[in-house]
Amino acid sequence: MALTSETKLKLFRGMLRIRRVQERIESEYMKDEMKTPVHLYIGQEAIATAVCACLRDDDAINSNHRSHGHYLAKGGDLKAMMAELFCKSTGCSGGYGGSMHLVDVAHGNMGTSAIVGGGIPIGTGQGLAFQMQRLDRVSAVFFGDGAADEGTLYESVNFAMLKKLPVVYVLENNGWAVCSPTATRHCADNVFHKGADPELLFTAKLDGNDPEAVLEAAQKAVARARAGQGPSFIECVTYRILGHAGCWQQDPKGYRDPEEIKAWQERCPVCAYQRKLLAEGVLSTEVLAGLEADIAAEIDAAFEFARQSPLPTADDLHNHLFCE
Ligand SMILES: Cc1ncc(C[n+]2csc(CCOP(=O)(O)OP(=O)(O)O)c2C)c(N)n1
Repeated sequence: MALTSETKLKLFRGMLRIRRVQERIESEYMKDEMKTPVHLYIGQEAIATAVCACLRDDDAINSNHRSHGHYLAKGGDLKAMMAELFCKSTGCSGGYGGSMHLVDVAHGNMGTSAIVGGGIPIGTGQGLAFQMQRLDRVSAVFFGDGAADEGTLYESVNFAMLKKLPVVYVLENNGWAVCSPTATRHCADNVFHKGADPELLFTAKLDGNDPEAVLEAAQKAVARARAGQGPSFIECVTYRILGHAGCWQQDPKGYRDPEEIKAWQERCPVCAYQRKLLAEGVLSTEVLAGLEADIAAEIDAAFEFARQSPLPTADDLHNHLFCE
């Protein structure tokens, strides 16, 4: 079905907002005010934006260490995210977590974890809980190609197929797990693309830099999950344009071919979608300028809020501890 201009603009705005937030974090990171490692999502914006566009507030997501895009796309508050990166008490995790532990239960973001692959069984359990409560809610799980190396993915997908769970597995294959390329770790296409019975598992492998392609597959997967027809596995092929963690200067040089980075920069999902929408007449330069100004103002306000917010107190150290 053809997308409306409104849907296209919504996708574009979501992607642009995530990109500009990431760029501001990157440019300010060396000031050392953000006392947290950061794993930037630049280059992957189309995936979180398009998948979350198919979800309701009461649907759940689980994500990983590279979670800023998922958090924002699922409706997370930018001020609370920036305060978390500044480790302030007003942060979305009260300043206890930092960038890798964003959470926003009100919008169904059940949490993010630094344990690679850790969100996959948790998101699967979330799907089981929705099914047992007879709710038509969906659990989407975002993870990288490194996490797809972990055995927990295969256990989880098997269980979800067995129980027909409402889970959408979203593999963001960005080419690298730290300094290790996907091609040296995966023998071929992911096994789920080969021979999985489509009745039990809907699978798709697509261009993760194309928000409309991601949206189309995600809509199908979410509708299937909501109808009680079981899980889906969507592999989005994309690229991590910046380094694994931190800002550009902190990425060790030499492990990636600069030509590879350049080729993917030229395929930037935000620029490509902007060009497409301008050419289609869906976006105008005036509307674009307005979007940029609104987003810049929102980011300024969020950084200001984070800087002005109080640090947790010494007494807060005793909260959230488990002891027998
Ligand atoms: C269980 C576990 N093993 C190893 C690590 C160290 N580690 C952190 S991120 C990462 C790479 C993850 O790659 P991928 O899943 O492809 O996500 P990406 O960083 O590319 O987004 C590794 C190995 C970890 N945090 N947890």
